[in-house]
Amino acid sequence: MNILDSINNNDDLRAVRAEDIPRLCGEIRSFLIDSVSKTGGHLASGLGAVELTVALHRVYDPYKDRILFDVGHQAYVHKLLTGRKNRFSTLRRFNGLSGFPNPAESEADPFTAGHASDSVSVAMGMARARTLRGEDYDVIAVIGDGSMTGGLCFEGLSDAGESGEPIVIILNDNGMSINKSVGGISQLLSRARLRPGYVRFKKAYRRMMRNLPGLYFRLHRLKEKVKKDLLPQGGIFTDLGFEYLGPIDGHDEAALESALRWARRQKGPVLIHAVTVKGKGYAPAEAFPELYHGVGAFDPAEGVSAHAEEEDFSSRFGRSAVRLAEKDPSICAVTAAMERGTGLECFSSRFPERFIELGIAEEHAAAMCAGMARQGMRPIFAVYSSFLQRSFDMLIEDIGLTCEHVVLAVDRAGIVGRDGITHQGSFDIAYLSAVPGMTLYAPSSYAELDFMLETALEKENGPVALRYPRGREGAYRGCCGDAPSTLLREGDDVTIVCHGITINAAIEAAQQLEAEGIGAEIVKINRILPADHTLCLASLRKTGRLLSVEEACRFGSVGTSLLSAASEAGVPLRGCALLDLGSGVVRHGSPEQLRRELGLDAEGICKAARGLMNEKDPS
Ligand SMILES: Cc1ncc(C[n+]2csc(CCOP(=O)(O)OP(=O)(O)O)c2C)c(N)n1
Repeated sequence: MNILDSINNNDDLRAVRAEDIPRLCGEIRSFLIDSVSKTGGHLASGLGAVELTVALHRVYDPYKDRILFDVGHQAYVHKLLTGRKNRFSTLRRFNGLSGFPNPAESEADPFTAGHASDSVSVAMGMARARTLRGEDYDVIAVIGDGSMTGGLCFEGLSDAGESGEPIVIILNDNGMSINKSVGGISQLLSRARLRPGYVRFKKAYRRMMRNLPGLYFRLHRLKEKVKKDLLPQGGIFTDLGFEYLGPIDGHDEAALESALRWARRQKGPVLIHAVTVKGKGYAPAEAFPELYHGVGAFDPAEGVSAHAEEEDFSSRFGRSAVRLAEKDPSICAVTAAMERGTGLECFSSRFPERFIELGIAEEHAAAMCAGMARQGMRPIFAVYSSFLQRSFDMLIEDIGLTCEHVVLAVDRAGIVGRDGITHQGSFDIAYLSAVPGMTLYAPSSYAELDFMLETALEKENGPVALRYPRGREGAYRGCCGDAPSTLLREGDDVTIVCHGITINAAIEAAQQLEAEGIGAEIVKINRILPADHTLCLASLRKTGRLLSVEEACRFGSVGTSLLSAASEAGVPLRGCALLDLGSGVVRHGSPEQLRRELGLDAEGICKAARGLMNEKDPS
């Protein structure tokens, strides 16, 4: 009988005999590999956190205690053990399980996660609330070494260490972010993991303790002292005010349980350093953890293909940046732990000295680019739209107000799909609009991406951003040159205003509308900021009907700014429909489903146009 199938709640899990735990962990791994190979999702991180999650669930009560998984991409095992096993085939699908912790999905998910490095701060907030309200539960944050490179985490650690609040931080250290972890913190952790003197001492210590289990924790302080002498650099957590335990083997479930039980008895902040292997238990993922961080559907017997996939906006951006950097030695590419995702692998291998990977440090990246630009370099910060939100203050203060020539390659702008609400690129137009002096381009094709990147680097001055979507270009392959907007199609009845990838649906809709006798004029916005409404207003004077189509939240959208421009210019409108991402909160599902749901596909545009034609003329 499969042990995993017999587990319906935490009591069942606790009832599993200690000697059966390795078998259970094996079953969990098989389930994950089988299930994620069908649905796609995050795989390697979850495989590395199996024993850790089982131990957490055997020691704590996930419904009463608050277990926070940083980012949350490694929380599939937690979902599995909290009653969601039967829904795994719906993972990341429309109306299915979310790929990240989500309180709307289960009471065992204490907080919405998705972005890195915030778990310690959120945990501290929960611990403080518990103390102030006189309540009784434990608060635990599980954070990877990659996420620990984020500055926010250190603000949390600094507070937690000094606060004296009972709180447990588990550092799940696999030496990997999506790629290899970088930076001084990562160096420090790998020294702690590998220092031979310490490893020799630990082995001897373990052998001794096997025969004297009761002494283990009493001797902990002595061990800490020996460790401090051997590892003077490992004391950062102790110096910050934590009781520190580690490094311990993060695949030894029994050792993890003992450590957690010890941690639970402490009266202040504790940090447990667990060393794990990313992709543990699935050989291809252990060998190439970066390939198995996030996967599409694949055959587990074959593994994921390492071959380059078909070109998309990200890879085209990377190639375009390389081409420009060949001619201009001042061009540098900067990433915050997203080398692969932003298509910069070709840049890093062609120009290793001009490729800068900073770890999950978007704030630092933006300010650092400002410094580089001021001193004569041309940095491109390639970053996902939703992660750039972290850098908002630096965008205004260090780049905008000082007018630094920093180029932002804003990838995953608009609907990203299956990663859901924390990852949709909804807000970039809104927040970039607030940055003084910002120029914002919206390429609709690879040719435009090439042209606009070159313009941004070689012709512009001051802050420039390009927003482009996840995925591939559509039927539109043109290039509109340096015009701020272009009249792509003429019509008398309705003005469709769009930018970026939405042009494809707009063209399809216009063709369909023509067959119905509705003349749709299409104005494609190539440069969103600074706005130039001339062409749109001329079109609106003719048609009197505005239909904007955008993958962006309503606030700050082109549609709203056009409405106020029309009103200021005294252009009378007979009707208007703004199709966009509304509040910006868009759930998970395939991009096609989400576009259909939000009315952003050709069908939705036609429907809105027909609606406008049926509205009565107020005059
Ligand atoms: C603010 C932010 N930037 C980037 C990411 C993308 N991202 C998701 S997981 C991850 C790596 C996390 O590494 P680590 O915390 O060590 O976890 P592991 O996957 O190694 O278990 C990154 C960079 C993110 N989720 N949030």
